[in-house]
Amino acid sequence: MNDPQLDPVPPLVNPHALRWITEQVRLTTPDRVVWCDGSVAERDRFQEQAVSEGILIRLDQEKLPGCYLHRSQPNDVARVEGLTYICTRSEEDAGPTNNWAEPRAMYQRLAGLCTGGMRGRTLYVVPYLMGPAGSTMARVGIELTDSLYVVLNMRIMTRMGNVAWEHLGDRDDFNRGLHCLLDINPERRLICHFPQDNTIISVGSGYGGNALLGKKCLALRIGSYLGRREGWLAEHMLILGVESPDGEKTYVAAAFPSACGKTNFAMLIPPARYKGWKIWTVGEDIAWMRPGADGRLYAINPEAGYFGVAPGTNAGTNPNAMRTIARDTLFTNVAHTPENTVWWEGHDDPPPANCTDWQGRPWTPQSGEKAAHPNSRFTAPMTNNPSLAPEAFDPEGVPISALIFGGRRASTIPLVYEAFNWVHGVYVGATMGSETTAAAAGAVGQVRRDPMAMLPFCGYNMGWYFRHWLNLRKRMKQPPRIFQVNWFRKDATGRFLWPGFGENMRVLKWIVDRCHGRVGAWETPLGWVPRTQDFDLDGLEGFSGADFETVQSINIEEWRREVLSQDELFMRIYSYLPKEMIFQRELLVARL
Ligand code: GTP
Ligand code: SPV
Ligand code: MN
Repeated sequence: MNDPQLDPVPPLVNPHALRWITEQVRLTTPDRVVWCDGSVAERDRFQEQAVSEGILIRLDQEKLPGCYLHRSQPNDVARVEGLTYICTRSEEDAGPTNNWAEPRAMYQRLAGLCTGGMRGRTLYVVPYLMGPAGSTMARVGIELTDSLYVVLNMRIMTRMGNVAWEHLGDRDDFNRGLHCLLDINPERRLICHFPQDNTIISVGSGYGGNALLGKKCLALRIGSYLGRREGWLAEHMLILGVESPDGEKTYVAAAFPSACGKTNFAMLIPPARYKGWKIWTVGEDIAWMRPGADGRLYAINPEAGYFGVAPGTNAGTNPNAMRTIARDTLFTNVAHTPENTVWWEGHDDPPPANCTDWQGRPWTPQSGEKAAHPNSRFTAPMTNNPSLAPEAFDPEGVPISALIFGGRRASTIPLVYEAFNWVHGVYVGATMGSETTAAAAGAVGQVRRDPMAMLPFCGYNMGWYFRHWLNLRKRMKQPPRIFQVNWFRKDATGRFLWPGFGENMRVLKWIVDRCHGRVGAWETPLGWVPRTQDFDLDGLEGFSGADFETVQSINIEEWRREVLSQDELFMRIYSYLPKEMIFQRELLVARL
């Protein structure tokens, strides 16, 4: 085209992409346009530049090779659900659980905000592929951003560069993502999705889920919309493989809400007594799943990196994560030590006598505040993970034997139970509650309904989403079994009843054995539960059969309250709720 700012245009850019990019450049009027190729040389250049611009701090390159620290604006450290919109022609398409805006009006408002929004700045063109190269499930996105931090994160989190242009070919079905930092002001912050146009416009935030458009915006909100139209699922799920000593591999996918344990579970190292057992990580945040020709459900991980919670990560809880983030990692909003390394609450190292906190202020253990933000994060390439499954690169994905739903619940929900069947399992997922965490702005620790861990991420009407789940059953000869877990049940003194982390292998073992029909269970009002003799407690110090009964206990009074609290969500979406969900509720009440 004749816009001098864009030249030279890389040869693989197709006319559809060039037309849209040209329009956005004319709207935002950056001083420069940089076409990103995703190469190592380019990354090194960008890192250098980011350090000189004060966007990144280079950490001790001997202790932490390739690692950098970034500090966000203190007002920009989490997802903002209140400022996240689904913009569809009809409000019904977005449904009662999403913020809705009329697309024309929202496009206009955003154009107002973005006009000249990159003046004096650089616009980076980031072509990226979500999913393994060559996968028919993979999708192309193009993110135009004026944040170098976003570019460097996208390079880790996605497959960036020519692989995307090649996958796209001459088609125009790429996701159009425009991201402008503006003045990083909550007053001018909007995360807007236009599923009918495969378009995302995000302004005013540089934080992960708001700004790395391939992740929550494309892979979940737009993805779930496309999935309903095309017959697949985009889910907030980890994917892992369990390998037994004789080489049997079983894959499961698990949906836990934000900051509720997906990364940890996906990278689990089995306790010592599980000799010969191995957990392989396929994905740790997002799964795209579709029924395969053989009638099983197949899953791919659309991402290439991990954007994980730092606090609580240490060699005891998640040794694989510690190895993963020992190099090539971007740390965001953690504490900075005088040794030019990083620290967070729950790190292996004791609290430093003094350091710089996530806001860049001097900190000592006496400060009485957290040194790292509770939602501080690491961004690391999945290839650093010692337990990375080779299948993470398989274009076909892996066949899923079990789907697991897990919330963060101090009471009521047992450690594990199995749903009676698919419809009941969908009900269990649909009614899941969880305590809110620091991953989203707002109050922390309040139980809210978070169906399938997708409340903030379902890009269309939640009632139709449940219907889509129910319908999928007809396309699977061998549907996965469905389970619920809860690592976070507490005793009266507020202590976790279950040791969690690596010991979650014991729960996983029961789930895998159920999938293969080789372990017993006991029928309860909730579903099938392991009897003490079905569940491996050997070598679990300080945890008795009586403790197991406590963590598995079903309190009928608590469950009556639970059903009433589930009704809150059901009432909100009542006119769209599949009748099967009402029947399941009635059956549960009757069983209780
Ligand atoms: P997102 O990236 O926000 O989607 O979160 P996630 O689901 O991947 O959560 P993650 O694995 O990062 O865990 C979040 C927090 O939960 C961390 O502070 C962990 O230390 C803690 N956690 C994870 N697994 C367990 C567990 O089994 N027991 C307990 N008590 N805490 C856990
Ligand atoms: C989550 O909040 O579920 C995350 C982090 O995985 S973010 O990418 O910011 O959404
Ligand atoms: Mn997540």
